[in-house]
Amino acid sequence: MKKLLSASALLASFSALPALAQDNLRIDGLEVIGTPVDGEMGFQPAVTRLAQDIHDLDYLILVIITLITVFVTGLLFWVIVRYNKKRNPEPASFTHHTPVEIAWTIGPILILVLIGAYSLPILFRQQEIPEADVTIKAIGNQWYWSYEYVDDGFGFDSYMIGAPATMTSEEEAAGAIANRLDDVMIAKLEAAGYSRDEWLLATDTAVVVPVGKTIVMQVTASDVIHAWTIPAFGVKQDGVPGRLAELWFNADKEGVYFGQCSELCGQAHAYMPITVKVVSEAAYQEWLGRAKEEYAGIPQPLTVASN
Ligand SMILES: [Cu+2]
Repeated sequence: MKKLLSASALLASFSALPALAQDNLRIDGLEVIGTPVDGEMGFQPAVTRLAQDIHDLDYLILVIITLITVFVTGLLFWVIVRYNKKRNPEPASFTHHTPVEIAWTIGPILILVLIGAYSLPILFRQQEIPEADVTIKAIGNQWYWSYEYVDDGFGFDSYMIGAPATMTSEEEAAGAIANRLDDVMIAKLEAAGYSRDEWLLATDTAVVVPVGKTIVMQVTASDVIHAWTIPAFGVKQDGVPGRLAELWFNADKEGVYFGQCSELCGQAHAYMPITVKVVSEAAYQEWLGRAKEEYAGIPQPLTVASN
């Protein structure tokens, strides 16, 4: 097992080499929006229509279940108080009450139809993939994400800052251990433009997308099932080896957003986060120009001459 692990770490470190050289591709001055906040409850801020839909549906259902709970609890107390043995020594002996039976059949049907009428359009909006402005392929690996900008023909790997593949020999000599937060790791985070609050969330390279554009993510995996998500976008999709699933989003606020692999995928599942930077169109074009030069091309299928 140990041998296997070190072999995979070695492999991982090779594929990380292009990624490690990319610090200069960082886009600074972005607000961190999509992240958990200490002491907060509820959802991260919604920056897409899809996420807002989910918040609204959640609120609607919260109201409905609160009303039902209050109503049922009230009924229960009313029966306990009004119809206990002391106050009601002679219980009624009827077994059927047609109007009540109709009411408790029609009532739940109406409630379910209401919930369905709200939730199904939301589900369809998530699942009907619109025409993409930018198409990106996300590939889950044990334990990092690879991204391919399929329109522009380049791709890169994205490791958690502090993952074994991102460790340098100097950091190891300074006593730092992969996946453990210490002073060396805090300095590493800060050098990449993050703070210790983003530990376990920040990655060495980020997915960069333009604001206000339709992004289609094709999600798959190379080994086991992973799941790609950004809570603030309201998207989550399993990446299944051999299958290509799609999700889409259109973020309306520039900023940095985080997600984590959301399908238990093995030993380092907790250490393969997702970082997305939503930037202005101009900053995106500038990043794209540099990224095309910096990052390796996507392997293309061989074409065989026909003559
Ligand atoms: Cu995972």
